[in-house]
Amino acid sequence: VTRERVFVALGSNLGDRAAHLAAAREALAALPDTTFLGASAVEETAPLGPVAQGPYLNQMALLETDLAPQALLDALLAIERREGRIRRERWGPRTLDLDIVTYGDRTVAEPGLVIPHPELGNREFWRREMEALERYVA
Ligand code: PH2
Ligand code: MG
Ligand code: MG
Repeated sequence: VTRERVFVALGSNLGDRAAHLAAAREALAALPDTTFLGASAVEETAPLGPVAQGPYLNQMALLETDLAPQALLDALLAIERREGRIRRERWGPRTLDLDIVTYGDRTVAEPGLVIPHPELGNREFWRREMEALERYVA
């Protein structure tokens, strides 16, 4: 398997938001066959989308991994569940959201997994965080 660089977006707008992001960073760093290369600053952002909800803390992480996209997604969903994520409505409030934004330069289009993330073009803060991380990580 080839080691690929993967940007993973972290988001939280329920409960102790900073603690959920911190737990997520630790869990990402502990993933098998994966190196945690770094993370952007945490920023507070106004909620996007149709659901009225509280503000988010968002952050971007950069990993290098041998996990295939679907295996990585499964691991991210398990971390979300460990942080108490309950899926009620699409785009609703959540303790922790972990999204694969890009996976090397691969494209994936499967039920439940689209890479690059379809929201990348709409989220200026994601692109800014990714640029900051790329400058910072060798
Ligand atoms: N994620 C959503 C919906 N709305 N708004 C902000 N500010 N940040 C998010 O990460 C976010 C959102 C669905 O995943
Ligand atoms: Mg999301
Ligand atoms: Mg998600």
